[in-house]
Amino acid sequence: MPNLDPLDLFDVKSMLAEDERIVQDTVARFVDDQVLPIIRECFEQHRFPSELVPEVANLGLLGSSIDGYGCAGLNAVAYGLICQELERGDSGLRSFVSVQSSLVMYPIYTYGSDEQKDRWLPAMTAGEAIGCFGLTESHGGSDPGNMKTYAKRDGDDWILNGSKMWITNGNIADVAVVWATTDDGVRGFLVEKDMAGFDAPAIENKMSLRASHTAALFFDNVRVPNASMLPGVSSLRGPLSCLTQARYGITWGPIGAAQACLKELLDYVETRILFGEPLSHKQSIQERLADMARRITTAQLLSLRLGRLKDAGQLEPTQVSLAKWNNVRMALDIARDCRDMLGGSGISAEYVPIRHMLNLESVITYEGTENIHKLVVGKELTGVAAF
Ligand code: TGC
Ligand code: FAD
Repeated sequence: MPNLDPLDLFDVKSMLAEDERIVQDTVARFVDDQVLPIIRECFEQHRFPSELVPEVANLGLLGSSIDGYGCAGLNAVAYGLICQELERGDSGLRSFVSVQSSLVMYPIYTYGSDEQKDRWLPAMTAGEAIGCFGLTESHGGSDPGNMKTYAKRDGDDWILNGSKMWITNGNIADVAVVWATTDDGVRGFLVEKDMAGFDAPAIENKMSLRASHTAALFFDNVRVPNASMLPGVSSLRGPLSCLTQARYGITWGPIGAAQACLKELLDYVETRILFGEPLSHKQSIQERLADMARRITTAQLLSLRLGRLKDAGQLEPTQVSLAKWNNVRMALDIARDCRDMLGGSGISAEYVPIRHMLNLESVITYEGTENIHKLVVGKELTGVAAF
């Protein structure tokens, strides 16, 4: 019998095209060589590894699904594999790429003017300009339709007032895609970091995603030229369509985090001797390991199917919700269970599960909480919106 890969029991890798496998292997090498040696320290120091951005850009990982503007023009499966490998390193690095690619470059590419695309996309794919996405407000991120940030037309400009909360990359961003209500529906604005009245203070003391920047955004009569308003959309569909792109990538990312935890645990249970034999010989330990493999396999197949649907132009947001819910829950449960099987050592950052576990507490909340995604599926099944 051939030896199966414990992290890929159904040999999902063999279902990938050659160019998809090359993308995965390239990003995996980058993570092994450049991310894993520094990421624990970054997490402990509450520091985003900005020194990695030039190489992330050089590898074509920013805006990788976009055609033109210097972007790699990869398919959806390749984008998913990028997310998976990056999150095998750390959710913070995957977050950086998700936000830049799916939440900033995607809306500029999809809803922006030619001038906006020419100005921002080449710089963003080169990592020379950083973006953030401001949708959530402090009074209730799950219900963005209730946003208070408001833009009022004033001649050739808009006057923006309000605030956003929990914004990834907010304090390092050159440009923020800010969603605001207007008399003409929900509009996206490209707010630049040095615009008068705009402030983006970092949120300190996070116990999760510590290798990632998170900020609040404040707008006090910020004057934004009409040329910086995204002309292509004027409803909540704008930001929600960006979320579908990012959530799709997030279905893949946690697979990498779960694989990292299981891999470390498999080594540990082989060498940990308890009651006279390796922990791996205990029946209940094997059941827990088998359950992890089952859940990782299910998540891999779900994301691959989702990717193929996306590449065929047949992806439905409800399918993304089901997979985001399933795959993040899978990874969070696995990280917690690995932490437990490491015993006391499991609370040390010397081992990866506790860092992944803490990160995944954010991943299960952002991009739609687990509750919200269950309710999206519930609405599909019953026709009733129970939000
Ligand atoms: P609803 O009336 O259902 O829809 C309004 C309009 O939007 C369209 N739509 C979507 N389009 C694309 N993709 C989706 N997933 C969509 N969902 C809805 C819809 O067709 C409609 O279009 P139109 O043309 O008819 O106007 O909207 P609702 O207000 O009832 O909302 C439903 C609900 C609860 C699902 C939605 O509000 C929601 O998803 N809430 C969760 C909010 C959320 O996920 N926020 C995330 C913020 S960004 C973030 O977390 C980044 S973390 C980044 C990182 O670090 O990785
Ligand atoms: P709430 O919406 O107040 O939810 C609180 C609780 O109520 C949750 O358990 C939720 O599931 C539950 N709940 C909500 N509605 C219902 C309901 N109808 N029925 C039952 N239960 C319900 N946002 C951005 O815009 N851009 C970013 O870049 C970004 N990055 C983030 C990075 C981090 C590290 C974190 C933690 C968050 C980030 N967010 C970002 C915000 C994120 O999207 C929100 O935190 C999330 O959407 C939830 O909103 P909330 O925190 O206000 O919680």
